[in-house]
Amino acid sequence: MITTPANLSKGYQPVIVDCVCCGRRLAERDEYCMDCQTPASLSQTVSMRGSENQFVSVLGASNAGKTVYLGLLLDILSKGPEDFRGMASSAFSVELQEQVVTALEHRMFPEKTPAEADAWKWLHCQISVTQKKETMEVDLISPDFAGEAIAMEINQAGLYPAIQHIVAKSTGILILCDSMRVRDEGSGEDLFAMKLATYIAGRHGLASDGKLKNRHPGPSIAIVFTKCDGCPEATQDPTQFAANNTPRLFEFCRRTFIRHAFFAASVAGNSGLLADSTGLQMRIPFHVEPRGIVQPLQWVVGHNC
Ligand SMILES: Nc1nc2c(ncn2[C@@H]2O[C@H](COP(=O)(O)OP(=O)(O)O)[C@@H](O)[C@H]2O)c(=O)[nH]1
Ligand SMILES: [Mg+2]
Ligand SMILES: [Zn+2]
Repeated sequence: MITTPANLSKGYQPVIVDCVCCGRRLAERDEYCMDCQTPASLSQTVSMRGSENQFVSVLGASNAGKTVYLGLLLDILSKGPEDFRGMASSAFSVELQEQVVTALEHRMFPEKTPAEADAWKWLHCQISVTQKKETMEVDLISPDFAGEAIAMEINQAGLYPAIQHIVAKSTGILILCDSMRVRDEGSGEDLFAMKLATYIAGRHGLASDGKLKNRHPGPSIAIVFTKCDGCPEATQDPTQFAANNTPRLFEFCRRTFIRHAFFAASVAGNSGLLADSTGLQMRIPFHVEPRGIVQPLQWVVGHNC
């Protein structure tokens, strides 16, 4: 609960909490952490629950499909099977879920994520994971970063402290890559993904010398090829697709991350280009048919699937 004069007079004690992401002590009036822009309400919710929390961040170039993926992930988790079900637990998450689902229902993709930190939507979802008859609650926290901010941050670390803190804090990281761009547009996507992977390795102090034995494991890295409705070869064998089309990233991951895996995902069963009266082209989903959305997350949190 956020303390206000009204509820203080009702006898509530002020709750002093540390930022769930970077550990900074939050002042009572802070709406966001001054260091990393994590919403204070999120830190309060997590600290009140006191359960295990896992940061999972979702990174990728602009237009890789991050916003659509995160919004639909929330929606699928809310309707998921009992052994892996999640509920959006902040206003930001509900808004993200609503924005994506409503757009897709109207056969549109949601608008682009703005590059200013205070406008990022933070996904916070409490997932209950049941394994071997034991249920564990995991707080899943991931902001929907703008691709441009990620690109600037990996070129010059420190420009967006939020990204730095969250990547360092994340035990699982999803790198989203547009499968059609990977297949059709040469090395650009491969190089960007590799820069991202290098940045992640740097934040976790991991060398890429291929010496993986007896080393701290670092984060689990799921490389997710998005939009695979337009790229069946990525769906058939994501690992082989990565080896063929993103050879630099593939080799870097092999030498750096003990735990990494490749996945393919899509939200649209089919999509097409529509031109308006001015000739401006827009991609629209003909129908929503999510594939491979929860699997990378299940793998990252160690759920057997
Ligand atoms: N065909 C297809 N296109 C998609 C899919 N997901 C996203 N897109 C397209 O990619 C664009 C960018 O998606 P968005 O989630 O906003 O990317 P972000 O910039 O990484 O957040 C959308 O406007 C769609 O045109 C998908 O599953 N299939
Ligand atoms: Mg976005
Ligand atoms: Zn912080």
